[in-house]
Amino acid sequence: MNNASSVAGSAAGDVIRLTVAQAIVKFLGQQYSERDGVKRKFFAGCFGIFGHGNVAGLGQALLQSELLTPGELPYHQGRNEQAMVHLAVGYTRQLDRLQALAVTASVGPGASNMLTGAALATINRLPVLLLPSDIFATRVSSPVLQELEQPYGYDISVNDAFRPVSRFFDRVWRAEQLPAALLGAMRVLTDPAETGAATIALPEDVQAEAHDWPVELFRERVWRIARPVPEPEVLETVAAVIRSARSPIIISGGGVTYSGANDALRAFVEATGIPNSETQAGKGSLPFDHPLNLGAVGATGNPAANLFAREADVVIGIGTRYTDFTTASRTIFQNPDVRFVNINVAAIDAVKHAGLPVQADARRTLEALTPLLAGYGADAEYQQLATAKAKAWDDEVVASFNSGHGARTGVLAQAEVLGAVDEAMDARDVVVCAAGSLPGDLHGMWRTRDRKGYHVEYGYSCMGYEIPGGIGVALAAPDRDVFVTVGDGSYLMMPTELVTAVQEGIKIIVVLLQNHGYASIGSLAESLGVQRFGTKYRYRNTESGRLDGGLLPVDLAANAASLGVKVLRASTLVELKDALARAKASETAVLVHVDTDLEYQSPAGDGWWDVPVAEVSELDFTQRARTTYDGLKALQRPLL
Ligand SMILES: Cc1ncc(C[n+]2csc(CCOP(=O)(O)OP(=O)(O)O)c2C)c(N)n1
Ligand SMILES: [Mg+2]
Repeated sequence: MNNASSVAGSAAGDVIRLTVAQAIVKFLGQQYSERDGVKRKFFAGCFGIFGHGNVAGLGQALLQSELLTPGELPYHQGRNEQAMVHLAVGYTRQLDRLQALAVTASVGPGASNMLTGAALATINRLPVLLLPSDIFATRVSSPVLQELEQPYGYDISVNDAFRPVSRFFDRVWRAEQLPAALLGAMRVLTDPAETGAATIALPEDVQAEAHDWPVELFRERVWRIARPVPEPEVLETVAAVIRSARSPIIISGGGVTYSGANDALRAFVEATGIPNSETQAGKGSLPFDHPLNLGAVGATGNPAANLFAREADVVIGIGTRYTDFTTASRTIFQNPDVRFVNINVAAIDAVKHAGLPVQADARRTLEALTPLLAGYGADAEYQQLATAKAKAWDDEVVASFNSGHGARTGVLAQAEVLGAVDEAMDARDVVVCAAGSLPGDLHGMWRTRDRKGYHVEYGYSCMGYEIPGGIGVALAAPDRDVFVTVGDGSYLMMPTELVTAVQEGIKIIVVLLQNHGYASIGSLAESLGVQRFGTKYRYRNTESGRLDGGLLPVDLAANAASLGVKVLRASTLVELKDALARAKASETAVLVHVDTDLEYQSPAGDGWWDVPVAEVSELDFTQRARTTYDGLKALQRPLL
C-alpha cells in the first residue's frame, strides 16, 4: 500500500522533500508489527526533552506532525532522559515487545542521560528506539555548547558511549544514510533474538537539513515478529533426554511470556508432570497456585523450587538467560549428572551450561514437544512432593503477610506491606519494582495470578526504574491498575516522572516504603563483613565523625505531594489497607507512604549470591565473613 498521497511536504514525482527529522517522524508513523495474524502500530509515540540539539530538528518535525497528521507519532514530555527510556521499557515489556516507544534527547547531557536506560533495555532484551542528538556534522561552529571535543578524534561525541549498550547503533552524518539506519534499527527492534536499544545518533544540523526522499521510504511497513520453529531432529533428541529424566525441572524465564507461551507451558507441564520454576522475568509463567508451579528459583528463590533445582537431573530452561540470581551463582544445580535443555530464540542463551540448544520460539517448541512426550510422566510421588513443598512455602508467605510485626513493634514489616498490596489488587493488576530488598521479597513471595501481573526489572535492577517503568506499564495497559512498590532510596533517585503521570492523567499507585536507608545493601554488607556501612540515611555525627547520627528529616510524602500527586500516609496495617483501598478507587495517580522496619528480614530460601569478600583484613567480622564465603564458594560448580 502506498500512502504517499498523505505525505506532507512538496511531492515531486516519486520523491518528497522533507528534513531528516520530518522524514524520521513520517517513517516511524508507518511501521507496524505483526504476530499471530494481529497487526499493531509499532510506535505508540515519542517521548522527548528538547534542547538546542533537537528542538528545531525533531521538535519541529513532531510539532508539524501533531498539527498536520495527528496520531502519526504522538509526542509526550518527560522530565529526565533516563526516566523516559525506563518508561519506554515498561511500555514495551507489558506489550510483549510487540509495540514500542521512541525517545528523543538533546545533544550532550540529554543524550548521555539515556545511557543507563539503553543498557537496561539491552540487558532485558526490550526494544526502545533512542534518538540522541549529536554534534554538528559540518563542525562549522565546533566546539558547540555541550560538545565533548576529544583531542585525539574530532568525530567522537558522547554518543559513542551508546555503542556498547545498544544492539544497534548508527550515526547519520549525511541525509543519504538515514534510510539504511532506520531499516537497520527496525530489523533489530522487531527481532526477538536481537532486540534491545536501537540508537540512531542525529547531528543537530543534519536533523534540520532537507533532502529528496524516495516516496517508497514512507510506505506502510509490517515487520513480522518471528517465531522460529525448532528443527525436528533436535526435538527428537530433546524428547529422548527428557524421557530419560527422573527428576526434571523447568526454569521459565521472560522468553516464555514474551512468546505468549503460557498456555503451551501449562499444557506441557500438565502432560508431563514436570514441575515449573520461575526467574524474575519469568514470574507469572503459570499462576502461583498451579499445583506444579514451584515458583521462584535461585538466589531469591524459595526453598521448594531450590530443592528441586538442586536435585534435578534434567533442567529445561525456557527463555532464560541463566543469570547469577537464577543459578544462585552456579550453586543451585548440585546433581552431578545434571544436563540442560535450553529453548531460546537467542543463540547466546541456548548454549549456556553446555546445554542442548533449541534455538527456537518457546511457544512453537513446547507445542511441538508435548506430543513427542506422549506416555512420559514424572513420577506421581515426585509431582505430589512438588505440590506439597510449594504449598508449604505459600503457607509461610501468608503467615509473614500476617506476622503482626507492626502491631508488636510499631513499625510494619515489608512482608506485611506486600500482604496488604496483594489483598488490595485485582487478579489482573500489575506489581512493578526494580531494586532494593523488594525484588527479592517479590520474587520469593508474590502470588502472581496473571501472566502480565508481575513486572520486576531485574536484568539491570536499576534504582529509579520503578516510577517511570510503572507509568510505561500503565500507558500500555490502561485497563489494569499498576502498583509501583518502591524503596526510599529508589524513590530519591527518580521521583521525577510523577509529574509526567499527573500531566498525562495516567493513574499509577506508588507504594513508597520508607525505611531510611538501603535495607538490601545493608543486610548484604553485614553478611560480607562490612557492617551496614554507608547504607543508612543518617546525619554525620559530630562526635564519631561518622554517618551514624539521628535520622534525616526527609519527608518523601511531602515531596510527592509537591509534584502534584495525591498522597496518603500510613503507619499501621489498618491505615495502610484503608489507603490502598482509596488508591484503588482513585481515578488519578496516588502515592501511599508507609514506614517500614529497616532490619526486618522476610522469609526466604537458602539460595546463595556470589559477592566476593575481602580476602585479608584486620577486622575480625570481615575475617569471619571471608571464612563463610570460602565455604559457600566451594559449592560453586562451573557447569561450563
Ligand atoms: C542506580 C543504582 N545504583 C545503585 C544500585 C545498588 N543498589 C541496589 S539496591 C540499593 C538500595 C535500595 O534502597 P531502597 O530503594 O531504599 O530499598 P531498600 O533496600 O531499603 O529495600 C542500592 C544502592 C542499584 N541497583 N542501582
Ligand atoms: Mg530503603
